[in-house]
Amino acid sequence: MYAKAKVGGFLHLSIGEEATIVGSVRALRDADYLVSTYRSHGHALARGTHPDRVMAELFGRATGTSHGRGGSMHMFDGERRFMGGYGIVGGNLPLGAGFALASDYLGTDDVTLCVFGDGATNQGTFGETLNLAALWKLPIVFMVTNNQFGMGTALERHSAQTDLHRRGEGFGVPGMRCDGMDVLDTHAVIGEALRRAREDRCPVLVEAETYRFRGHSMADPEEYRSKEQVAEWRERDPIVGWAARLVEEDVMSEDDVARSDAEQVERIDHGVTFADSSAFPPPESLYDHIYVIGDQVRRPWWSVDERGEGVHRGEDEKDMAGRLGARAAGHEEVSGDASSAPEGAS
Ligand SMILES: Cc1ncc(C[n+]2csc(CCOP(=O)(O)OP(=O)(O)O)c2C)c(N)n1
Repeated sequence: MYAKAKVGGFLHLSIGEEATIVGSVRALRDADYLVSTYRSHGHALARGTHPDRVMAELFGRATGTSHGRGGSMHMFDGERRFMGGYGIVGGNLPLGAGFALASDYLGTDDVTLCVFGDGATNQGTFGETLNLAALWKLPIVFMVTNNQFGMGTALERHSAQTDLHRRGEGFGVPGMRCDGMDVLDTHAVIGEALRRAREDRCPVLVEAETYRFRGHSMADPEEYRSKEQVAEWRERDPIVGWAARLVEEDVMSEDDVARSDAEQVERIDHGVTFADSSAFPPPESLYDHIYVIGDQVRRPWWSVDERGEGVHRGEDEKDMAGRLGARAAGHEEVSGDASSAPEGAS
């Protein structure tokens, strides 16, 4: 659907990370909070958001989880306490601490699960948030989805300490590690981390070791890793491995597995039909659901299409760029009132 231009913007797939997502999210109670990253459609599905609504959000339609305004990076389901996907790497850590602080303040025993990538552990927000979470004894589990790469940069090229579960030690945050390719191990370790956070009132850092089978996003030529490495990890495909185990332990037959697989494909096809037949948000709803209270902020200049008299800031900026360009080329001296230069024009 992305290749058919049905999905706009970027799209970050989670193929290969299914056990990490399902094992961790299914260890949560309904009242617990979950916050994730731009790789978030899997988290919404595991939390119980209807697949039709997830697909509709990917398609940017009004029936999507964020009314089509978020797209693939911004799934959201407040009802299920899935507090969203976020595009800023490391940006969801302070938000997660905020949810945990709210739970603590209200005296509930709800825990927050805050999910982010290995690359995010090098952001300042990681240290800042772990420090405060430990100091304030917040009920939060930080889960690093270590899929071995931050975009095209391998773990050992971006971190001196590659045992990421140890990265909280200096802040007083205990660490645990799970096999992110094994849904049961992930579920058990995250379950224990959630218990500690809930009962002992302390943050815990869990590292889930996994791998993304596809590129960073759909627009990734994958020049930073070998086909052999991908093939090696694919041998541990968490879905295939889980099915094999269920058959081996007589929980399901081969036929049950095939039937279940067909049912899921049908479910996805239904989502595609639903999304494709849903409307885009109407243009007149452009100002709905935006973070503005009453008339505190008037229609901003960058979204106004009906121009009044006089110079507009956008035009001024455009004009300025041309004049600065000409000066750089040595053709013309910029003259006139310097105070008319827009902020940040340098
Ligand atoms: C603050 C910030 N810097 C840079 C980017 C660009 N960027 C998008 S994804 C990404 C890599 C993050 O890797 P990781 O945290 O390991 O998550 P993964 O993509 O592996 O799930 C970068 C650098 C961004 N979105 N936000």
